[in-house]
Amino acid sequence: MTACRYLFLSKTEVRAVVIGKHHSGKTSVINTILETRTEAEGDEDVKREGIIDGRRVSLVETPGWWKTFNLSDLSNLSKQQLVRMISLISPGPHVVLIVIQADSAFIDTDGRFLEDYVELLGPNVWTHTLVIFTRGDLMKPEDIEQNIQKDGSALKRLIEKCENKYQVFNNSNHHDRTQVKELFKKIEGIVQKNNGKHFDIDLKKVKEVNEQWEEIQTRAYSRKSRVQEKRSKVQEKACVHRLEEIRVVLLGWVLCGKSSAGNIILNRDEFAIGGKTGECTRRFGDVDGRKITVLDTPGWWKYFTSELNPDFIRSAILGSVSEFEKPPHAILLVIPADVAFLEEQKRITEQNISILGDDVWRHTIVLFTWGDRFKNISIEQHIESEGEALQWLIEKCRNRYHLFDNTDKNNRDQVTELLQKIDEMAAENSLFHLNT
Ligand SMILES: Nc1nc2c(ncn2[C@@H]2O[C@H](COP(=O)(O)OP(=O)(O)O)[C@@H](O)[C@H]2O)c(=O)[nH]1
Ligand SMILES: [Mg+2]
Repeated sequence: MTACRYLFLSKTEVRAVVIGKHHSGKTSVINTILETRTEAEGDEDVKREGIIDGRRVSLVETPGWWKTFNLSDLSNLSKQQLVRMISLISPGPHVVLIVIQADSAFIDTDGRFLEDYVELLGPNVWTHTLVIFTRGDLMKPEDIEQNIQKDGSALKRLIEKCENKYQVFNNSNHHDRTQVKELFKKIEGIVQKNNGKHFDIDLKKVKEVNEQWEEIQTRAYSRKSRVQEKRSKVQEKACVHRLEEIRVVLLGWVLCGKSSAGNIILNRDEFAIGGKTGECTRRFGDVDGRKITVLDTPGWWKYFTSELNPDFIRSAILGSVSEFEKPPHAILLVIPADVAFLEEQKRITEQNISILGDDVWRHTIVLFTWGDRFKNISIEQHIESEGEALQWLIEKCRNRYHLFDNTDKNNRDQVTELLQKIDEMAAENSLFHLNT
């Protein structure tokens, strides 16, 4: 095929996949290219098409990620979603558009994570990549250039990996077609350089992931049914009483969302968010006409085994139960729902929780946070796709779990339902006694 023929191809059809962190501007980039408007990011509308200067353009938006330091922190579900989205533009994209905010810091960890993430598509993907800097209106072109040229910087390394292909976008003016024309010129260059060939999706991997996904759906459905069945049985047989007074303890690693969950339960900002505290804090409130006591704890380090934790953490865990005049009704083991939960976290969580003795599990509910990240998927799908470590934990808590969106202060139903689950658990058990 001649170069001319490749050029012709890229002028008739372009398939692209758009990758980037959450809020990097992926949806806006697609809006700018297609000169349309949709607000939702990462929602159902993942594949969008249009005709640009006579060529058919298909764009697939991938789900994105939040601030994550390591690829191993990314949940299985997020990795699976990426492969499933990419397969929407079979047989493969001509170009992979990597979206980065021009005015945000891009440090080494961001660079390393991004490289690993892009390579989930396959090691040969780099010849098809191009970086789009969004929010170009907020940065001077020479400042962007300077950031890219900074010796040893993560951005320089990334741009070099992308063979120096990038384009600056101003999405606030999506009628500016010059930026889109420039982008397509660069895409034509990529298609030519790859001899007209698109990036080949690993179809075997896609098939595998799709099959896994089918299984996950079935297992998630079955777990949900089991939970509902068990709850109905408990309600029928165990004479569930509405507890007028409930005492709960929040346990979990640092920054998992304990204090935020405490505030949601009490419907007031009682606990400091994002801070490091060395002590337990007890706060009270009236929720649905019940007297609630919440004990917030400092939390352990996510990657440190319990021997490496400072003494005060062990004391705080022990104190979390003994500090009450009466034993707590529930231990809420807080776990962020949008990150990986690996064997290492299982081991560390088990070590820390077991400080309270073996009986603790009978009184524990896993409280998942970051429910706001679960728009089109269920928590059961996450549990089933994440793997054995998380499933072990859920089973250890006798299939008791609950999902909170700590950003939605108006959603009181999530609290009412948690309290009902505590009523049910109490009906199953006697109160928890410290037995170490
Ligand atoms: N988007 C989102 N952010 C959350 C959620 N829960 C907690 N956060 C954020 O996570 C960070 C740590 O939360 P915090 O409650 O202080 O964690 P703690 O160390 O376990 O008490 C804060 O920046 C919170 O705003 C949640 O459900 N959704
Ligand atoms: Mg806290």
